[in-house]
Amino acid sequence: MDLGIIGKARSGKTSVFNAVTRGTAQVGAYSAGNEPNVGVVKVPDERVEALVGVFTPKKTTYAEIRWVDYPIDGFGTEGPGRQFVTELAKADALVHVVRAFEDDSVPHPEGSVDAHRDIDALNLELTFVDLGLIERRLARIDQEMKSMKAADRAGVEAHRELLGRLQAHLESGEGLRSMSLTDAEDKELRAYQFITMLPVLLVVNIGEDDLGRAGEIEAEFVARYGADGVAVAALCAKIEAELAQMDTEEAAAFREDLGLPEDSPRDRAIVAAYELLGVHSFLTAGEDEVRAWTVAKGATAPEAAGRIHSDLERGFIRAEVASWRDMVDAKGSMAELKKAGKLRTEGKTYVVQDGDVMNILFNV
Ligand SMILES: Nc1nc2c(ncn2[C@@H]2O[C@H](COP(=O)(O)OP(=O)(O)OP(=O)(O)O)[C@@H](O)[C@H]2O)c(=O)[nH]1
Ligand SMILES: [Mg+2]
Repeated sequence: MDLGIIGKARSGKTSVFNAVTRGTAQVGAYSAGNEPNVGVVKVPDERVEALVGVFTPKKTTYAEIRWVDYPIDGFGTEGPGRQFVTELAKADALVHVVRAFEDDSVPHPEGSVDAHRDIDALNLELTFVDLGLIERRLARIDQEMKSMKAADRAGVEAHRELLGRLQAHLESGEGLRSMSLTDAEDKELRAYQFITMLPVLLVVNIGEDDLGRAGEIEAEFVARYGADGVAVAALCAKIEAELAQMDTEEAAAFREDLGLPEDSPRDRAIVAAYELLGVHSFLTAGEDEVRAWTVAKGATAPEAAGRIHSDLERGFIRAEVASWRDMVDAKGSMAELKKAGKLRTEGKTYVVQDGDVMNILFNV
């Protein structure tokens, strides 16, 4: 899963990046260069750990999140933001960091701290990115239609009408994620990779003094920005980045002292991202490898099998399925699972559940 961190200058993007990637990819608080910081983080998973205890596999593979911290202030049609837009649009979700902390030693580029102003400004820039894409496409369509036979025009006309609706929506100042589209329209538009269609985790970066009000502030921002495809988390990125450097026990003690939520930003971000994207995970387990796989909620057994390899989807026959707990209780013994009636045989229409351990039987 790819998450792109964006936000205005000095909002705390790199601090958030450091907090969520922990020691795995440390970079300076100020990103001097013009290259994005990239950190790949394993998604902690007690189910994988338990299964590893049973199978002692040669290889263990956790689900992963790839975080990219973009060293840019905005996404105007000019300037350095431009070159990253295409890359950013390929992310699965955006993490929009907004500054709510006061600190005179870190001057705000606008001269004052105003989270709502900054959120609106960045959202507007992203809206312009998509608007530009649509305008260029519409111009091309108009050009193409001139030399088109009447019979061919109908399909293009419908697409043009759809783009026109998106354009109007963007011009009203709203991102595309708040548009209601049919599945067919959604599919028709996917190739555009509109940036305002991506789900967003809004990280409200509050000051050290506001930690006691974190819940209250978060609720305020949820009331204002919370929506389908938008989640909100209020945290102090500076402190979280420092805590991320400590070992687990020490950090936990500090979290308690400071009255911080038990879950680290990394864990909260993972939960939020899975929720936003409507995904969960199933597992495969054996002596060769124990592995977690991410799939859309509602995915059927063949679709899940396709995550592993397209042959497994194409040639899917059936799946042997057990819950990870039952698998661990049975110490990985298929015979024991069967005897206890805990090994199910599922067909093509089976909807995979979170924590299923699956063995796919296929034939190509
Ligand atoms: N007091 C305080 N300072 C913070 C907080 N978060 C970040 N900072 C400081 O603000 C400065 C900028 O933070 P960064 O995380 O580098 O912000 P950024 O958005 O990556 O900044 P650029 O990449 O330069 O645009 C650093 O000195 C941080 O230590 C915070 O919650 N409180
Ligand atoms: Mg930075």
